Amino acid sequence: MDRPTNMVILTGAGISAESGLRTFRAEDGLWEDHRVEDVATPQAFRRDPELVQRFYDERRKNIMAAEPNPAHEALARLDREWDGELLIVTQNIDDLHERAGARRVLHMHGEALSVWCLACDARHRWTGTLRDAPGCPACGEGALRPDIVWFGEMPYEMDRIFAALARTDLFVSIGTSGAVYPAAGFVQQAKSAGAIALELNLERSQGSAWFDETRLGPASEQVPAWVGEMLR
Ligand code: BV8
Repeated sequence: MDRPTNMVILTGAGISAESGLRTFRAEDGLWEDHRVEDVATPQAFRRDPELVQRFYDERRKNIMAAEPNPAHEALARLDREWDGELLIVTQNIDDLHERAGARRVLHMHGEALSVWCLACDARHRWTGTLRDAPGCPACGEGALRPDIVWFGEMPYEMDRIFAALARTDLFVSIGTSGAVYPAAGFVQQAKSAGAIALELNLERSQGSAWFDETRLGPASEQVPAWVGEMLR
């Protein structure tokens, strides 16, 4: 494979597992003690906003207590030193990529440390809780919801993602089960644009057959090794 110029890196919950943040589908996964439709859908929020706010208040607290791991640090180094196009598209709502120093990061499913006012449409950085319906810093209304893309809602910046996939030479998927769309379909788009596809994961993902190469193992080992190869 001659040296790629442009790359898109898709990350999922698996890259933050070694930072102590639970994944979704592991036996001790997030969805274990919550049905997805009870906490991550607009219908759930209308039905029981207090339950949904408590669920994300808990996630926000855990995320602030977590630290980036060697996989986040290696991607931050690659972002700093890669002179070609590079975009880290993350499905994660944590800020560990940025805390490791990465800059070319896009949160397609939103961010836990951001809230969205349904009254005035403003967005605010947020490190507190929402369960007691605090007022919006801009309009004062108690209409704040987590700035997160729930099931049935359109992910953020899809045009920017599709444009990057159409231009990429290398598509790398890290720590994702490939169970949720449209993210799970990105490998096909990259392949149809002529890119090489590499998967770094603990186990084969649902879309594994689409990848030219799969390397199995913990992200904290696989990602620094791969980045070392890219920057050699
Ligand atoms: C939409 C934010 C339409 C919330 C999330 C096509 C076919 C079938 C269904 C659909 C389809 N198109 C759309 C759908 C419906 C749905 C969907 O895909 N359903 C699934 C369940 C079948 N998709 C949607 O609803 C999407 N929206 O389609 O809108 C639309 C169109 C027009 C106009 C309006 C609307 C929106 C989906 C986004 C939902 N929000 N997150 C929150 O975080 O609480 S999704 C959430 O789940 C994550 O963000 C992520 O995307 C997904 C979890 O997946 P992973 O991150 O991969 O985590 P998982 O635990 O599954 O796997 C972890 C992996 O890591 C494992 O493979 C494991 O082996 C590995 N691992 C573990 N430890 C390590 C490791 N790897 C390396 N090292 C380790 N140490």
